[in-house]
Amino acid sequence: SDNLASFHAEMDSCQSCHTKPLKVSDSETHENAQCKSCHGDYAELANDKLHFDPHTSHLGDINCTSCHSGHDKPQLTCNNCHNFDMEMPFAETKAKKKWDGAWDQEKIQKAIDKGPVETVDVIVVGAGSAGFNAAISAKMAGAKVVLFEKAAYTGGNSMLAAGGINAVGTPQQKKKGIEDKVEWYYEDAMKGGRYQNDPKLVHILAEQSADAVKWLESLGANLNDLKRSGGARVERTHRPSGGASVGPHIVDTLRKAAKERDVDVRLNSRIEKIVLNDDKSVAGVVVHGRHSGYNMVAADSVVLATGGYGMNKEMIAYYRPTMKDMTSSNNVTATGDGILLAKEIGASMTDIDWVQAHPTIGKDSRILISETVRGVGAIMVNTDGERFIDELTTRDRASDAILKQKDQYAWLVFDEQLVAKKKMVRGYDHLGMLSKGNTIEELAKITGMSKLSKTASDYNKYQAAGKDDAFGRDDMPLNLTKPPFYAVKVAPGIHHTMGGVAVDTDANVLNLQSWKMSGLFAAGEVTGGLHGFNRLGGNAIADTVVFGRIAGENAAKHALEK
Ligand code: FAD
Ligand code: MEZ
Repeated sequence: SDNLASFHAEMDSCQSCHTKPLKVSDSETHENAQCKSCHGDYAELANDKLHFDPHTSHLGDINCTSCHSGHDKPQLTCNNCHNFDMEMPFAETKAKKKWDGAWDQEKIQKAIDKGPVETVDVIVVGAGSAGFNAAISAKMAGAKVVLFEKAAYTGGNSMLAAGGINAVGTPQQKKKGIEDKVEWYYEDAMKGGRYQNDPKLVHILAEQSADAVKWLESLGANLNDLKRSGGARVERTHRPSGGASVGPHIVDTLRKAAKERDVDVRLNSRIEKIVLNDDKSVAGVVVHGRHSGYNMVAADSVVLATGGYGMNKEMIAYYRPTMKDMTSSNNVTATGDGILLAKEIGASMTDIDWVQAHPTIGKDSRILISETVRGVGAIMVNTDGERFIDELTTRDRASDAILKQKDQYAWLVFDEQLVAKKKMVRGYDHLGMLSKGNTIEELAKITGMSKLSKTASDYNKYQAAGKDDAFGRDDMPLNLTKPPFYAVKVAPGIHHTMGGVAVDTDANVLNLQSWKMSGLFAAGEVTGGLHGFNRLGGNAIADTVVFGRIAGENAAKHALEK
């Protein structure tokens, strides 16, 4: 046997993986259950011979078949972002042509001509946080819902979210004695966005942010830890206790909540067309299934929750040519499909050319070093070891400042106190990204930062006095005194696409005349307007929950009232 499928067929026929009559489900649900029924769960597969265990990855409940493709060459999904050198069974299998290459207009048209094979009330496109929130909300409002996801796993960019979700007026803030106001949240977001945001959308985000956290908690999330993100005047970024990454936790919570509520989630299903009726209202979509080809599914409401375009090189080169050679922190799923689908049927776009560079992506990698590492206490220095900006400024300013330094990269420097407070830093260590010294002098020597010792000693004085004489940083929770000391090399990279589909406050997509397109809704990173020219850390996940829910509820209402 030269591939996984023939190996199983020889062993126990095709039915060891597939059902009879031989049929592959689009989500490969049956096939994945079969893998686990013989091989056990991921925990049972943990292998201490491996330095990195792919079966306990932060991707959460990824499917077996996302990596071990039966008839095709296996692919280590982790290597979409990492460079793990890992042997996989049947690695010599010949690779087949990618199923999800260019959109085939002829097949799309044939599916439309054939007519719908299925009818539901609400179709949600994209299973990241916005999509899950929309689908669960629509289902809870009584609609028949299907959530289509093009990838072999759910989560999109959402499951990579690191720092947290912003909210004002939560019990968490109250417990910590943090005074905050809806108006302050609003003002911070507007200022961060260079006042180019849609004020009506920002008001809704601020007003409903606490409720978004409460809703996630009601679904089982833990968001008890609080930190400050760049551009925020107080601590309002919520994340799991111990400072674990927020994205995998939220997506896992949403996956379970969707399952408990019988939301129909279908993987390997790419939407390639939004179909309109003659009166321009939504008629449904054409879905291209990995195993089922092209079909039209009818629905009165469609919610676009396809995320941004941070991994679409052509779109970046077109809209933001200056960033075309930059690395990206994004998941490979962030291909801008929703923008293309909506544009094609006459939707209007807002701020489409605004792309955010995150200042601290691991240099020469795609791994984000969370902004909250600075929020918890790290300092940022140049290659000589000198600070050059208030570490808590907004991302656009921090990125610009790094690009003005020699060699266009910087170091984040922190000590053991920070590691104890921030679980995710252990992950960076695990990935071999940290330089370590038992003294600041040793760290300076290893990294070549000749002025680091003086910088650390000055910073410790500012921290003790509670006043940063050098750059006016107004929150310095930690000093640099507890060995070992750490440094990680960082450089700016594409992180968020602020622009996208134009929407109103009810998540209706707007056409070129700014009229709502009947039955078409959008939420999350696919939309534009909320964040203006620069998004603040923690506001995207808040966006996906607040507007995901609004989109889902309104999509259900529209379909059920029709
Ligand atoms: P996504 O989560 O990207 O989901 C979109 C989904 O749609 C994907 O699964 C995709 O495969 C699917 N899809 C796309 N096209 C199609 C199609 N044609 N058919 C079917 N499915 C399709 N924000 C914060 O607020 N706090 C943070 O701490 C934070 N950290 C971040 C860290 C990283 C590394 C990154 C990359 C982003 C971070 N962000 C953070 C930003 C935030 O995660 C995203 O903006 C947000 O999660 C986007 O959610 P979404 O649901 O709109 O899209
Ligand atoms: O909102 C974000 O993108 C964010 C908080 C990222 C991070 O640095 O953790």
